[in-house]
Amino acid sequence: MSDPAELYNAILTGNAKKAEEVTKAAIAANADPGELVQKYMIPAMDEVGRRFECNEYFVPELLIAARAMKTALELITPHLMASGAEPMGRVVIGTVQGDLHDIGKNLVASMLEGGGFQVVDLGVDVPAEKFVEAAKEKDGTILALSALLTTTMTMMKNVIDALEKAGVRSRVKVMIGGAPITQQYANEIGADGFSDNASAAVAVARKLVAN
Ligand code: B12
Repeated sequence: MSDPAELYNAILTGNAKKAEEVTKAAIAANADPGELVQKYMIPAMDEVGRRFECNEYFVPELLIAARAMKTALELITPHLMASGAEPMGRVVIGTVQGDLHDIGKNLVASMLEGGGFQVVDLGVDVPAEKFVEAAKEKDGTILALSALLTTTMTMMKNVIDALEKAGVRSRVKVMIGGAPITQQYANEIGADGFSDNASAAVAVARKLVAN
């Protein structure tokens, strides 16, 4: 029988097949799904991020690690819900209009899901109106916007302006991130939260829900 600790290595090395196998075995053995996420999966992605920052990992490694993480998360998410835990909150995430980068956005979405949030992923190249529609659907939603290009980060301000124009700005929280984004930029455009990495994004989202 496989050891749940193998899940850490499966994600770290981007072995989606192994991640699937270990996760299925752990679920069959009634392992605590929250513990699998907290003890093995999030630390594995943290280590992936660390290796990326030290130039030990590059984009291909990130992609395959994210895929392994997603494979395991898809199997675990229904059990996280079944364990009675109410979702921490609802996050609608997307990469802003004109921008096709989604690796960071997907990592943030996976981490938020692992952190107990219900995540709706609008994908890439998302126009401001789509975020406005999502804001109208449920009060208290967190809109999570990602941008990787200096030319598209200005779209984040467009989203906030569109929310204001539609009269729904106060009904949602807006958090932003992506390589060119800074806390200063978040302050400038009136975003409620910012993080420069996927693990901290979960802490930011929790704080936004608590407020
Ligand atoms: C991979 C990549 C691509 C891939 C994207 C594949 C994909 N499916 O995403 C492809 C090849 C398609 C691509 C295309 C282009 N790219 Co590109 N790309 C990159 C590259 C190498 C890596 C980006 C990445 O995935 N990083 C890894 C992830 C994990 O990091 P991240 O996205 O920053 O996300 C983390 C945080 O920022 C944060 N985060 C991210 N989103 C969010 C959201 C929230 C809410 C929060 C809280 C946090 C958060 O958490 C994440 C995880 O820790 C970067 C260079 C770089 N080093 O960043 C260039 C880069 C972003 N690209 C660049 C450019 C110019 C382009 C193109 C215009 C190239 C071209 N001439 O066609 C096109 C644009 C296409 C488009 N319209 O979007 C430039 C941007 C320059 C600028 N200043 O604007 C960069 C910086 C390269 C460079 N040095 O020139 N690219």
